[in-house]
Amino acid sequence: MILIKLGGSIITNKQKPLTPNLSAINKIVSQLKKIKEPIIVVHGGGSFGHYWSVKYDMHTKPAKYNKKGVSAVKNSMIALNKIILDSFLKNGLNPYCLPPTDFMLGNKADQKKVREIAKIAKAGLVPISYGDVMWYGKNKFYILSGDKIMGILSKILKPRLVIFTLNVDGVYSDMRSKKLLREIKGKNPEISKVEMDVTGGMSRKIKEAISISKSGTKVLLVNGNNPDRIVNAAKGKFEGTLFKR
Ligand code: IP8
Repeated sequence: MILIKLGGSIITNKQKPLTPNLSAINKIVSQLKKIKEPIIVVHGGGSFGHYWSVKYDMHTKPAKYNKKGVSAVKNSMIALNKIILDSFLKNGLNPYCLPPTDFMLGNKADQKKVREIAKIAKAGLVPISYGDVMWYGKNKFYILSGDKIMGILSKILKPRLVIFTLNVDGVYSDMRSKKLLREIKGKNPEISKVEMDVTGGMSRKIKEAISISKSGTKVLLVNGNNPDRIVNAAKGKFEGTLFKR
């Protein structure tokens, strides 16, 4: 089984609020069809969820956020998810909408429910979850990122491969030379240097990738603009940054 994150920077136009990148979505989905094993997909918020979270000052920390903001983030993520679901259906894959509320309570995952997700994938459907605004309890909500969901699902389901799609080729040793780091093993000392050179989004992904790879699962950061690389990765050919234990 393979777990795949569709990054918000690929599936939406981050410069334009509430704008999906339909051609990128369809290009990726038509390639995913070539993978002949169960897959689980998680997508990010891009110019949908992030647009409203910024507007209403909402973060990953549980707090009493503006109620209209909570609704706006939630609605926008459902709208983006619907676009993704439609693309999967149109391309002959069978998506199964999986809001994180289906397997999370507060900020904890329900292990039993998460295990059922693998069964849905093995039954021939593609479970599709997404970053979302979540009820925390005591009048508080929080933003749950898709990257965090990737960590949660990986820990419980132990897929054989985890792929994060980005709009760059992988992790660069520095932004000026754009030298790609092809492999990062365990606590590579390069990482702190890399972290300083990348955006917050990227450093969060690196953190998640390292944490997932610690359990032995290979994690690939790959350019989603070349979705054949996702298919190649499924066949063991890695073009991007590979994280290993
Ligand atoms: O793009 C965040 O998911 P991410 C989703 O994976 C929201 O960080 C609601 C902003």
